[in-house]
Amino acid sequence: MLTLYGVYRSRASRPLWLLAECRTPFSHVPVIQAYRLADPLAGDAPLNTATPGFLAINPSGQVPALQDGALVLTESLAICLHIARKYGGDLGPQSDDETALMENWALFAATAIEPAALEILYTPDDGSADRTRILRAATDRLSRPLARLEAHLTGRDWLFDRFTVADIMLAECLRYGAGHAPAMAAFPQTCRWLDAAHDRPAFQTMWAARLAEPE
Ligand SMILES: N[C@@H](CCC(=O)N[C@@H](CS)C(=O)NCC(=O)O)C(=O)O
Repeated sequence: MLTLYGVYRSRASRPLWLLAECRTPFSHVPVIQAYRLADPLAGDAPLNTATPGFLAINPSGQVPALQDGALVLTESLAICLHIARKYGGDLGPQSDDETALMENWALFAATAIEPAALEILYTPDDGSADRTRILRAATDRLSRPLARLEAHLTGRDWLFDRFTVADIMLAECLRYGAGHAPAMAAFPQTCRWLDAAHDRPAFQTMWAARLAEPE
């Protein structure tokens, strides 16, 4: 049995979306980030990333984590790739070349997209000149990888010839920055692709569960 640790309001959203696509049975343990709690080690605190029991699973104290029998994985995109390969049917790679390309998209998402997208998400909306400067720089940093993605998606519905785990990994990393209109304005094919990913019933299921969690 698969056990996935991590609340929906975390990078656990990535494997949770994928698991909803696969309809694979799993056990969900909603471990919350310790920094979101006033006293994570209080006796009545919910299971969190500083709880000794969870640190025994992921000593880095971060979610998500996945247990699949004796195997423990603690990186969201490695978790997604593993689930897709083992349980995902054609959501996962069907050849060695597809394996390599899906890993390529995962690393592209994690290195070229996520850092700048997160900077957009976490820059407080305080109207300051500093905010304008940070958002402009993050938008600039996204422009080359997004131009590459835009070219790839032109004439294609998905990254591969079908919807796969690669779309989930990349869409989830880009989601953090996609609300900043100037970052996306030059990339209509990428916006169309992201909207189509978010229209999928499995994304909607994941998103509804996320919205139902306390902020
Ligand atoms: N690269 C890791 C990052 C994991 C991560 O930063 N998780 C956050 C929640 S989204 C967390 O657990 N933060 C708690 C902490 O760092 O103390 C992944 O993609 O899984």
